[in-house]
Amino acid sequence: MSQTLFINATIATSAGKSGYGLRENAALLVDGDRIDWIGDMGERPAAGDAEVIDCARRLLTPGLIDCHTHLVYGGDRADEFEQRLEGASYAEIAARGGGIASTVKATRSASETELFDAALPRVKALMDEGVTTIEIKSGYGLDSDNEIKMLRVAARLGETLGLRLQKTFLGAHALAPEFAGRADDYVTLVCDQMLPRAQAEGLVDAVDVFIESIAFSRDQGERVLARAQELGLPLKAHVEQLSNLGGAVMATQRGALSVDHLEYLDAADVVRLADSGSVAVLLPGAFYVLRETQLPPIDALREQGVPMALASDANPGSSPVHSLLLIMNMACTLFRLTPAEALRGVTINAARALGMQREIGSLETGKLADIVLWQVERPAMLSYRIGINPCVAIMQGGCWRSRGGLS
Ligand code: DI6
Ligand code: FE
Repeated sequence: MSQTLFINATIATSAGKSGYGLRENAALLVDGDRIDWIGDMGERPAAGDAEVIDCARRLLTPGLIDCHTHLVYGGDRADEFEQRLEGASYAEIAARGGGIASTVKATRSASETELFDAALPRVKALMDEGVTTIEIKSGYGLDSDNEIKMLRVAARLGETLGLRLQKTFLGAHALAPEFAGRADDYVTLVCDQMLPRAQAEGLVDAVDVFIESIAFSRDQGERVLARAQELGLPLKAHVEQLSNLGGAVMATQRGALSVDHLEYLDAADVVRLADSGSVAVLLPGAFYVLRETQLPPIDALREQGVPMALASDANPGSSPVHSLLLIMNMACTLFRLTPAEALRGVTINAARALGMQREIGSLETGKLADIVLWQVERPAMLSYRIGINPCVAIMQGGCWRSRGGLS
């Protein structure tokens, strides 16, 4: 089994309860696909047969994790972007049959190959900036065959690109057009047919729902999550994005891995989240693109010790964003997260939001060796600059995925 010894590194481990988990003048040994040792330069193990990488004080971090995306879809929504600039709101566009519904049409009429080819450059853009794990949701098919088609494309992206890929079933993302006026019947179809079928095909790692005035009620969302629980699947939920329907509290009471968006979450609800173990996934790309002004209750989340993750929410409508570094900057600038919170948000807390924190998300002995070397010496640089990609090399599970920046 091959070994790699990183020396003279500054390491933001994301270990510990808060902060960067910073180690300076440090070394790290990878053995096979795992981290075997991490510590001070003076105490490093002998190199032996290991390949030695001199980091020259540059920064190592865990591989970045994008824990909430909608990267597989047909078409685009540039026209809707123009309509919003002329004054139409996201909810108005949805109400007149645009928005998610227009992407559903384009996704249904695309073949698996077309969806794969369209998603490839989006996924690659994320990967180029050090992303080693991506979650992709279904939710633009809204019938069994088309939801399964989306999840197959997601699986194929992971296999083809050598990524860790989590597939989330989001059949309750919007009401399928055939079910107009019959949302409860659609939810029954999701629970009784779509979800069990997708699970039987091995395509579901978690189940998500969109609880919102333009999507499903809290009770309808709860039916889907209850069914997912019966099937033994982890839960996630899009909640409190445009209004407060009480979805976050319901989902956390059911033990959801994460509750996502949260702009309209009350500070009082945060207290109920605090001991639930659910992660608050913040999506500043959607906040920015929709020119939202209602901020998620960041201070309350911080005070109550709710783990905060960040994700791109990459989707054709509310967040056509394919850069986690930009998301980190937005989280600091728009939400006032610290750069350390931003880095934890795309590493250890994103791992938690996927239920993968025992394997990835921090650089600690025994974890998988998903490691990024950056052309910076201080971790705040990752959140601070916009439009420069300082990624030098990426190791995924102990193998180099890209090392073009290493001489
Ligand atoms: N909230 C979002 O931000 C995305 N889905 C959701 O439930 C938007 C999806 C879209 O506009 O296509
Ligand atoms: Fe989303």
